[in-house]
Amino acid sequence: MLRLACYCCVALSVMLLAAAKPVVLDWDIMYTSAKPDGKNERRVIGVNGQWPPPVVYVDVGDTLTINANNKLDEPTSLHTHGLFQNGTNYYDGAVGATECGIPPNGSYTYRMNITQSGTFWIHSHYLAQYVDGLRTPLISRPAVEHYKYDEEVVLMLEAWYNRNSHDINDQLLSTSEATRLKPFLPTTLVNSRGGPDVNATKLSFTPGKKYRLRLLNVSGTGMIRFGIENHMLDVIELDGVDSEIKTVPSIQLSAGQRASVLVTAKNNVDYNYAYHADIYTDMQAGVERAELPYTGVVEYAPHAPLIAPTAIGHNKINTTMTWDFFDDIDMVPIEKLPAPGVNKWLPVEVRTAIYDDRKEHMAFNNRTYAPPLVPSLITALTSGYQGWYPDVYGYKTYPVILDHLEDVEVAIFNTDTNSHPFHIHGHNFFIIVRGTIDKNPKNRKEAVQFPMRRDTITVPAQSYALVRFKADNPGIWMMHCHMQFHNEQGLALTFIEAPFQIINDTKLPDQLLKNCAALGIPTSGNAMGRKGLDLANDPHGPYPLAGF
Ligand SMILES: *[C@@H]1O[C@H](CO)[C@@H](O)[C@H](O)[C@H]1NC(C)=O
Ligand SMILES: *[C@@H]1O[C@H](CO)[C@@H](O)[C@H](O)[C@H]1NC(C)=O
Ligand SMILES: *[C@@H]1O[C@H](CO)[C@@H](O)[C@H](O)[C@H]1NC(C)=O
Ligand SMILES: *[C@@H]1O[C@H](CO)[C@@H](O)[C@H](O)[C@H]1NC(C)=O
Ligand SMILES: *[C@@H]1O[C@H](CO)[C@@H](O)[C@H](O)[C@H]1NC(C)=O
Ligand SMILES: *[C@@H]1O[C@H](CO)[C@@H](O)[C@H](O)[C@H]1NC(C)=O
Ligand SMILES: *[C@@H]1O[C@H](CO)[C@@H](O)[C@H](O)[C@H]1NC(C)=O
Ligand SMILES: *[C@@H]1O[C@H](CO)[C@@H](O)[C@H](O)[C@H]1NC(C)=O
Ligand SMILES: [Cu+2]
Repeated sequence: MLRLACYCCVALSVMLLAAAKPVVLDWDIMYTSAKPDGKNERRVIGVNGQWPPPVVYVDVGDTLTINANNKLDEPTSLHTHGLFQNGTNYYDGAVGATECGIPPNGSYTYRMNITQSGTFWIHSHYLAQYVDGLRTPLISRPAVEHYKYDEEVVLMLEAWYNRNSHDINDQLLSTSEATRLKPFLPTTLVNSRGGPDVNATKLSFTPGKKYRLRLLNVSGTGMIRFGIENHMLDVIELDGVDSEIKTVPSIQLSAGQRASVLVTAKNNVDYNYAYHADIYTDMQAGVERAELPYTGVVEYAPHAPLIAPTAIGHNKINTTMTWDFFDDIDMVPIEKLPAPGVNKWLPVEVRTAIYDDRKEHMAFNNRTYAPPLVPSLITALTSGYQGWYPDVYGYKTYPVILDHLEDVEVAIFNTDTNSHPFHIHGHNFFIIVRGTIDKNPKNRKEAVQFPMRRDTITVPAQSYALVRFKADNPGIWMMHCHMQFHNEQGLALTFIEAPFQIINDTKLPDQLLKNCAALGIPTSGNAMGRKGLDLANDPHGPYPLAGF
């Protein structure tokens, strides 16, 4: 692999600073209509009358400003997934944690200095709204890329539903078994197109060229695996963290995750090859695999014969692909950061159950998440020393208070029959261990010195993972399952990181408070909008029923 010598880096980063520019986006967030699966026209959420929203490109050093105007009939917000928002917690976009939401006809200007490079995305963080289409890649380029390649292709992959996110959510949280959502097969979209026409999502390769494919899984549920028949993938980036090369035939991405892979084109145009962005059925119990055994075509020449798999019966295809679990634990980051230690150990059991409100909820440690009335950031800023009492944020936000600069290890025990992708805001996880639950994490081998980092980690069914981070970014940061419907079912918690630093260092934008007022949300006080520890009627339940 070619690498640029270091003197280049210095010279180019000087050039970059000179070239730092403002990137200003004026976005009217509005309904429009689209037929991305080629069959079903439906209402989607787009920007300035267009859907999908445009891909956003920035360079490190730029300032990104998004003037978001809400033309919907419900609140909205924008979260820049993977950016740490260090010093700008109030632009993280997490409704209930860092803002009240942008009211209908309201506006909010998100402003941030771009300091990270890699593959990120922008999406609504209001309920499961992004599943209705308000999501787009955010590509940030460094002064010098670590690897050399000829061309870059962004492939945004997702499971698409011919239903509104509110309907899916209502059915998931139905109080009756009979009307609860049954598993169903979504359509795979590649860059917002898909369905039965594999030519709609064609990639053109030129012999001998090296391509960087930026893969993003922006689904609201499910896991996607990606591969190209007869081609290997050199993985070089996960979630905005550049890595040494790991060569694999295929890669899985859970919702929220991103990867860049280098693919070298063949030296001839004798064949075209199928590629797969399949919905991984392990995460969709009872769902049959996609009707097509492949998603699209890598085209070398228009009339060359296609190397494609064939369906050979129920759930089986004949393919050259292998689909081993893509383990990120042995990846080696380019930028070596030492693993944090363990000042705080936070074990969380992931469990799905029927609760005593007769709904199916998910939770960390049986505490199913619900947003507070007053966003936690406002509570932290207006509670003084009482911001150190978890109670003020509301029991159901599952507040975990962190000291400034303490080292945190989260032990995620997934007791479910589903795999789940866990995302943390404001940080990357250092991936320490992943294993089956019957192994005792206390007997674990020591972490490698410089573990791989990423912002969304997959924890397979009946498995656990140990992840760490340093509390070096004061603010309110959510940790939640990125199968967004699981988030709505309660699989989330809230880190309250360094309350006194938050108070000293934060000046909320006036617009944020104005938006709260327009939504009828108090702009001070505890989770219930009252003073101090007056938390009468702060809900604690529902609780899981025994035997479920
Ligand atoms: C938003 O503005 C439009 C046009 O001025 C108006 O018709 C609509 O009632 C407003 N909606 C809300 C919720 O204020
Ligand atoms: C962004 O960069 C500008 C110019 O360097 C600086 O004045 C500003 O404080 C920075 N903002 C944040 C949130 O770091
Ligand atoms: C895709 O394109 C190929 C080559 O042009 C053509 O043979 C094939 O019929 C097309 N498939 C569909 C579903 O249109
Ligand atoms: C995206 O993630 C979801 C949930 O984690 C999964 O079901 C789906 O198959 C994934 N899609 C891709 C293309 O990786
Ligand atoms: C699977 O594909 C290979 C290579 O294309 C072919 O030789 C073989 O007959 C196929 N097997 C089945 C069961 O279709
Ligand atoms: C959650 O509740 C279930 C059912 O009551 C119980 O078996 C389990 O031990 C609880 N888990 C935790 C972490 O409290
Ligand atoms: C946030 O900024 C502080 C001060 O520059 C730095 O020490 C810390 O490592 C940063 N944290 C993250 C997660 O970016
Ligand atoms: C916050 O600011 C006050 C007043 O300047 C100072 O005394 C205190 O040490 C600061 N606290 C933190 C945690 O920075
Ligand atoms: Cu989940």
